[in-house]
This record gives sequence, C-alpha cells and structure tokens, in this order.
Amino acid sequence: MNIILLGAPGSGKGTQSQNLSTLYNLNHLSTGDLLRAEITANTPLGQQAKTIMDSGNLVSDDIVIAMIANHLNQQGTLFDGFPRTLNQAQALDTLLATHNNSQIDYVIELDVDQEEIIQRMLARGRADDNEHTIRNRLNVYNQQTKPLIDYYQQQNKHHKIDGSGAIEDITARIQTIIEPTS
Ligand code: B4P
Repeated sequence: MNIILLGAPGSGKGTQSQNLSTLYNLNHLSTGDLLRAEITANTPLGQQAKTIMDSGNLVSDDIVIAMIANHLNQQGTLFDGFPRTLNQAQALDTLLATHNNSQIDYVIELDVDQEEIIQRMLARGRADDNEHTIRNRLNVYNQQTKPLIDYYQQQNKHHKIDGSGAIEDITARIQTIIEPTS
C-alpha cells in the first residue's frame, strides 16, 4: 500500500505520518526531513537547499525526485510532503511502476484553516517558521501543489479530511478511509 499525505505546510503531515507508518508498517519518506538531514550534515546539497527552504520556496524537482528514488524499497510507502508539483507527481507514478510495479492507493488531503496553520507553525518555531516565510509557503502551496488535488481526483484517489482537532481523532478519520469497514 502506498499513501500520499497532501496538505498545506503545517497541516500536520509529519505528525500524522508517525502514527500511520506505525499502524500500517509503511516506509515513511518525508522530503522535508531528508532535506533537513542534508542541511545538518552540511553537504553541498544541504547548503543549496537551506537558502531555498529559508525563503519558503520549493527545492528543485530534480533534487527531490532523485532523493525519493534513492529511498524507495520493496515496502509500502507513506509519502509525506512529496509530491509537491505536477512534475513530481508524474515522476512518482513512473518511479513506482518501474521500481516495484506498484501505484499510489490513497491520497489524503489534510484540510486546516490558514490562520490555524500560521499559529501552529509560529508555535513550532523551526528555522523556516517566521511569518513572512510561512505566508510565502502558503502561496507556493496554493499555486504549485493544489493542482495535484485535480490530478488525483481524476484518478479517484483523492480523499479530503478535516485536519483540525486532536491528533488521534485525525488519525482515526484517516483510518476510516483506509479501512472503511472497521
Ligand atoms: P516540510 O518538512 O514538508 O514541512 P511542513 O509542510 O511545514 O509540515 P507538516 O505538514 O509536516 O506539519 P507538521 O506535522 O510538522 O517542508 C519544509 C520545506 O522543505 C518546504 O517549504 C520546501 O522548501 C522543502 N520541501 C519539502 N518537500 C519538498 C518537495 N517535495 N519539493 C520541493 N521542496 C520540498 O505540523 C506542524 C505543527 O503543527 C507542529 O508543530 C505540530 O506539532 C503541530 N500540529 C500537528 N497536528 C496538530 C493538531 N492536530 N493540532 C494542533 N497542532 C498540531
């Protein structure tokens, strides 16, 4: 089983991924976490990514697609924060088909009010969590990532859930999509 968690920055993709990857024994791949690990290790890629991430823009498709390709294994995968552009989504379909003859099964969109998102991220206080950067990231999401909703709706894979409330309640909402009879 392969799942994509889609949603604005700060909508809780990373938070829900921890619960879901344990529940369904999935390989959790977060492009944000992979990029932050490159920054911490001070690699050339990390140095390049840091400036882009601090501004709230997206790292280039080539870089993140190559990172994902390097981390795919034979296990089902939970994609957290990837894809973020149409180009990444198309590349992922090809990668899954050629790598282990699989496909995306569920795309779960976490829907959270924009003002709540800003408050959550200001409280989190990561390097890229200042108000100016957050607003840019929300614009980037609306322009470059939201078109993915159409892409996956056309494939009947898109499910939108309310991403506000208690973390466990949100996980339970996602479970009703993945295990509709339970
Ligand atoms: P990401 O690391 O993907 O980060 P995110 O979108 O900010 O966070 P997420 O939605 O996972 O929220 P979280 O659970 O942490 O991206 C960072 C940057 O990396 C991007 O801006 C971009 O530059 C780059 N990047 C990453 N992937 C890329 C790609 N594919 N292509 C190009 N560039 C890429 O939750 C946020 C906060 O809310 C936390 O403090 C959490 O504790 C809190 N929270 C969560 N659930 C809550 C709830 N139910 N109630 C209250 N608070 C909650």
